[in-house]
Amino acid sequence: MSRKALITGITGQDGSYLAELLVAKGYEVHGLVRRVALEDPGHRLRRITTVRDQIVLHAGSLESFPSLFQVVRQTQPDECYHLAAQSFVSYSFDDEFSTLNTNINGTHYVLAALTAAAPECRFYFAGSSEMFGKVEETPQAETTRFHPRSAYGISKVAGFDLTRNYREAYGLHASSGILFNHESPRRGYEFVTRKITAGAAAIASGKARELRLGNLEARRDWGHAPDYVEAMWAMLQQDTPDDYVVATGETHSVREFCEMAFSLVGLDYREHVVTDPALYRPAEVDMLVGNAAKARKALGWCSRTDFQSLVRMMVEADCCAAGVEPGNRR
Ligand code: NDP
Ligand code: GDR
Repeated sequence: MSRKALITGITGQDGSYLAELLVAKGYEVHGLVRRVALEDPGHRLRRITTVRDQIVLHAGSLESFPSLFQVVRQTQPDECYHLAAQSFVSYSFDDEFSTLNTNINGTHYVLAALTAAAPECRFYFAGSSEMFGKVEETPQAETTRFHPRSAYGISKVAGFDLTRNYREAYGLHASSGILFNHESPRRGYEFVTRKITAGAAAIASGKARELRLGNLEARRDWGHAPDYVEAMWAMLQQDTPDDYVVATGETHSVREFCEMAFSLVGLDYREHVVTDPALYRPAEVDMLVGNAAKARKALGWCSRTDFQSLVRMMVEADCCAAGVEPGNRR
């Protein structure tokens, strides 16, 4: 009998790649989606079109314990990947309250529903390098102290602590991935990488003239999302639940990302990128770079996609969508 997986956040970047991975591995895949997604599938289910006919979707929301309990009770999953969250750090400054409510209570509800209705299920929590925030050492590892700098980061620290506590108090097989930034052509347009690659393609095709960005000096450890969902799966295949940093170990600035993306479409970013102070965050995370040695040793995981290949792949996808050849300026 095939194993059953429940993915919350299946319509997001990571959820879509994870659903494809698990379907390819022969899992029976169930996904939690908001009711509006079922009403507007063309737009809201666009990332999961390749597997739409091979998965089962259930309406539910992170705000509603009964909806989560019902889905867990019905599906009886062997593995649950809890990816759903308000994931945009910038927005968490505009609405701290809803970010904390959705991310902390949502995680708590999923953990409580599993403990009550499917206690043998293995659980994955989508932790984040934003938990390190104002970093206390470099590179950051599982032992580095957390110092979150946003409501988003705080909500992920709370989710991480809840996950660990359900492991210790109730014996749930619960693991957290502390994932550093990972990107792809499916990344949301609000995140800086996709904003840059889509912006460069729009400028190259003559549809836009400038791209407004915030802090160009922030540094991130950017990997490729399909590589990262493999680490999530590997964590739940371990006999003992644990927490793992997942990262490339390399860091680059937003400025370097711009430079490379624009050069791939034959443009000089300095002629098009405008720095807008309104896009700076009230508290910034200046520099992140992860040490994934534990994941490498225990899970056999390593990042397979380098920075240049990642930027190229995203630029090519956005150029293709904008009807422009990479390297050709219109
Ligand atoms: P996305 O923003 O692409 O996807 C978020 C998902 O959560 C969407 O499916 C969204 O559904 C769902 N969601 C949001 N709010 C609710 C809600 N109230 N009820 C039900 N579903 C909801 O995120 P990613 O795929 O990039 O990230 C996946 C997870 O990993 C997130 O928890 C994120 O915080 C975390 N993470 C991501 C990293 C990255 O670099 N990508 C790094 C570290 C952690 P809808 O489509 O309806 O909006
Ligand atoms: P991040 O990703 O906050 O790291 O969270 P984002 O791409 O939003 O920002 C990265 C860095 O770029 C700077 N920046 C800008 N960011 C955005 N979005 N828009 C801009 O115009 C802009 N200009 C500069 C930011 O200040 C920041 O320093 C992502 C999310 O996926 C989280 O869910 C996840 O937990 C972390 O990565 C790890």
